[in-house]
Amino acid sequence: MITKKTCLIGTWGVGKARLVQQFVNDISDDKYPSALGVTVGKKALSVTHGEVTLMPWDIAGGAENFSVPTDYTKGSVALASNIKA
Ligand SMILES: Nc1nc2c(ncn2[C@@H]2O[C@H](COP(=O)(O)OP(=O)(O)OP(=O)(O)O)[C@@H](O)[C@H]2O)c(=O)[nH]1
Ligand SMILES: [Mg+2]
Repeated sequence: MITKKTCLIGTWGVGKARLVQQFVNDISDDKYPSALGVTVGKKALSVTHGEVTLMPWDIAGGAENFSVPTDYTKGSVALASNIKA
């Protein structure tokens, strides 16, 4: 089984938790508690040659120029970043 970590990084309230909930649980809700630290999700996907488990790390956002501990992003195969338009 292949497991891949991905990280979501973005300022407060841009929709990281909502994105993860939609991806992992197929749920679109109106309210999510603001993340403290990090919330880790898990979802298995079928691909051509088997199964891949993706683990999205929903990292607590901050104001402009907030920093993210490097331990959180270590080993991640992808970083998704979003900012409020
Ligand atoms: N209509 C609409 N509302 C959204 C969308 N994305 C997020 N929201 C709303 O914006 C608010 C904040 O979204 P969250 O997903 O909690 O944001 P977050 O990036 O996890 O925020 P932090 O944990 O504070 O960093 C919630 O009330 C969501 O329902 C979207 O695509 N459409
Ligand atoms: Mg959040």
